[in-house]
Amino acid sequence: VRRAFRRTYDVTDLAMGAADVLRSNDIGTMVTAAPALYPHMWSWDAAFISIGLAHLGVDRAGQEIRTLLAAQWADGMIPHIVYGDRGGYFPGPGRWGTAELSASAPQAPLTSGICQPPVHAIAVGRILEVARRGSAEDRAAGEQLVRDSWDALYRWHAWLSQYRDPDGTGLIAVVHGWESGMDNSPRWDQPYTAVVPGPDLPPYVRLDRELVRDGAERPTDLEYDRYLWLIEEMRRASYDPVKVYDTCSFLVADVFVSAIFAVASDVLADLGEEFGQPAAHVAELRTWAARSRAAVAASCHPETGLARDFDRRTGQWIDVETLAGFAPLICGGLDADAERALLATLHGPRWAGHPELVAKVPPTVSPDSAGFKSREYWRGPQWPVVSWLFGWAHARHGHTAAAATLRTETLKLVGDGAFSEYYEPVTGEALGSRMQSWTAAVILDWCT
Ligand code: 2M8
Repeated sequence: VRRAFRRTYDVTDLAMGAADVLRSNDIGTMVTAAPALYPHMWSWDAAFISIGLAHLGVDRAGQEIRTLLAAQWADGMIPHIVYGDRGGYFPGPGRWGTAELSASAPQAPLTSGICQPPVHAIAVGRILEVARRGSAEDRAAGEQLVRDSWDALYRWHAWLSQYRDPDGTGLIAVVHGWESGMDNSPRWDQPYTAVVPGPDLPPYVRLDRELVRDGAERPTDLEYDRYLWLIEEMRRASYDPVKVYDTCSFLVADVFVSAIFAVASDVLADLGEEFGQPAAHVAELRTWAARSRAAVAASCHPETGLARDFDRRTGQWIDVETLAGFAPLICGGLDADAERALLATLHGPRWAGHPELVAKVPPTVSPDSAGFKSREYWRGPQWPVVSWLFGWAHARHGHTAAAATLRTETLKLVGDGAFSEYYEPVTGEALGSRMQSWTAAVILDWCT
């Protein structure tokens, strides 16, 4: 029996609720990704969070970006977790051991040893837009942020290009499912079969199990063993990016990360031109953007039109249908007919327009797909932050009506004011962490 879903929302109330979440998760030096489940700074969360913060104060938004960039490794990598001084999360800094093992890693703050999707230039660009709608001080703070962060962001993109696409294919590789941000997506099931935890995997205790009561909303223990085993492999390579690329048992060219890299490189190049940054660096960013955009388009399956990841260890395309297949809508690069067709698929009856869904928001896996699990993390639920990213990209590529629909439908989904990490698509139930900062941040951006 379908539960009637009639969630009404008030934009002003939602904005106020979202601002409260960001303020209450602010521990001074950083806004934690979530109050209990994620009590530290995550790289791509921080970028989205800073967009929300811009509506509360451009200076505070800039501080969040600066805190993240202060943890950038000497070689250019922006780490996926910057640890605050609270514990409460596993794996913590001791498990990674980056400060002891890698000469590139900072001694303070302590960080993890992998990265996450490069959405940061998108965030800085959006903060500047918000700043320019505000006072003279806001405007100045926004412009100063661009000047202060541009070179660090350029070095971050250069790191991805050099170490994660050493052959210049345009597809950026990830060495851990966590780097994709979509940790347990069915995209990674096949490559993870090659990750075989050894008997010397040090014992560990998961903390997430105690915080999310329904275990079905989180990855399985087998998945966790593999996540932790990859850390052991990287420790053995001392986090040297060349050694990691050559030896890690998980190496997949990630089409969604590549699309984000392409469009973020263009945003960064635009900012670089406007703010008088070195022409040679701007030109490199344009080259990377064009190359990755073309590679994302070329990855599309000839029949479904969906973009695909490529397993670099086996040399195989990964033919698994997930939301990441819509990567070309993030970066552009398809011809007009193909782009229209892909947009229609995303908003059509197999995806966001699926008749069973309570809100026309894309699920992470289609309910019609064999791999769909309605409550299980990145295997089906709707993630407001991902919808915001598609909405932002739709607006950038001129799909104004589709962008507006994503906004109103997502607001309907989150109308309960829980600001959950993800939502059950058929019932609209809030899942995972409540008061998740990036959910609040994108809602605040949409409501202001
Ligand atoms: C989730 O990932 C972390 C590991 O990085 C976890 O499950 O413990 C993912 O949703 C990731 O994309 C996100 O950045 C992070 C914090 O919100 O949580």
